[in-house]
Amino acid sequence: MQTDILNLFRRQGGEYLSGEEISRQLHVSRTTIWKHIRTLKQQGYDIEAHTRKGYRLRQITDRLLPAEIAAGLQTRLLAAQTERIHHFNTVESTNNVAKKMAFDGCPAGTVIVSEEQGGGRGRLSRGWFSPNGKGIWMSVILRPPFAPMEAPKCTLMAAVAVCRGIEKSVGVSCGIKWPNDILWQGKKMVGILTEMSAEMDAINHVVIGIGINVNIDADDFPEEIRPLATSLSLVTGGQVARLELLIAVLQELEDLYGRVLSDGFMPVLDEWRSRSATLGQKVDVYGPDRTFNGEAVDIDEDGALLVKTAAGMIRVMAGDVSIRSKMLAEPQ
Ligand code: BT5
Repeated sequence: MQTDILNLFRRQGGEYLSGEEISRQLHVSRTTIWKHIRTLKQQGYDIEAHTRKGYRLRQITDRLLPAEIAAGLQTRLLAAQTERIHHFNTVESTNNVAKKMAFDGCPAGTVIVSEEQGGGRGRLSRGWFSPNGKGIWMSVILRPPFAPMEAPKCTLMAAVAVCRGIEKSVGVSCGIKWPNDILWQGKKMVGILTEMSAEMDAINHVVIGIGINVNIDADDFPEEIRPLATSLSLVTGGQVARLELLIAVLQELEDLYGRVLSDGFMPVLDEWRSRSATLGQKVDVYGPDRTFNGEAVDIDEDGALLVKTAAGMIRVMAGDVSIRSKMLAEPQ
């Protein structure tokens, strides 16, 4: 019902719509309309009520509200219905919420989005800075029919989808740093955290957590990450519409996931390679059990990074990589 009311408002383009007209079109009483409008206002919609003229939506909010997201999408799986999108003003971590919902049996394609995270997480217990209303902090739940060892490919798929979404919606071209960072001129714009629950031979669910720095000023970043981080507003020099960007990213993710299910991972891997900021670079690799350097030459079909070293080719399944170049003298 709330989506229907919002759609009527949108069609009205900021002009007033009487309560009588809304109740006529939606076949419900004016009291019901009034109750839904009160809920919409509580959700953050800027709706003005006038005793004679009725109601009007003053402006579309910049909050990432489910009805707004669903209205912009043409998806069959991801966030395909408003009920599949869960919006919060603040949570500890959208990945934590998503994992709980996934364990409780929510459908694949469920999306959790929060305006702010109090304890946003990176990999290996690292933190993720997620200030209120200034980024996209979201998690997507999938139940892919892959073997558990193939789950890391979800990170690669998400990275390609986010790059495409940013390019289409904001016109900024980013590079992907293996395994999970999206960079702009060497600085981190996006982080991705994929977590999985699996049996020996089947995945129960995968949670893909995506954090995009959208409208964060340089001074907003904590000092320790300021030299290493950037945001879309810093790159473009203006405020970026979060809602459109979120919609673009989800649409690209749905399209890519559909492609993976029908054609396998090869097309994603090819696009990942062409967007890579890592391949062809001299790198320092900080693996779980050792540190070494070499040249990043490729990724294989499992998403592992192939590094050419003095001791031969090394296949890196997990770890951090820092790119050695004049611009990027420090590990990142
Ligand atoms: C990541 O980890 O890059 C994964 C980040 C995933 C965040 C999303 S937001 C929605 C979902 N819910 C969550 O709780 N998480 C996911 P990693 O590669 O370990 O990088 C973490 C490091 O990046 C930190 O140690 C900082 O140095 C740096 N960092 C933290 N916040 C940042 C930010 N907003 N922008 C750029 N760098 C940041």
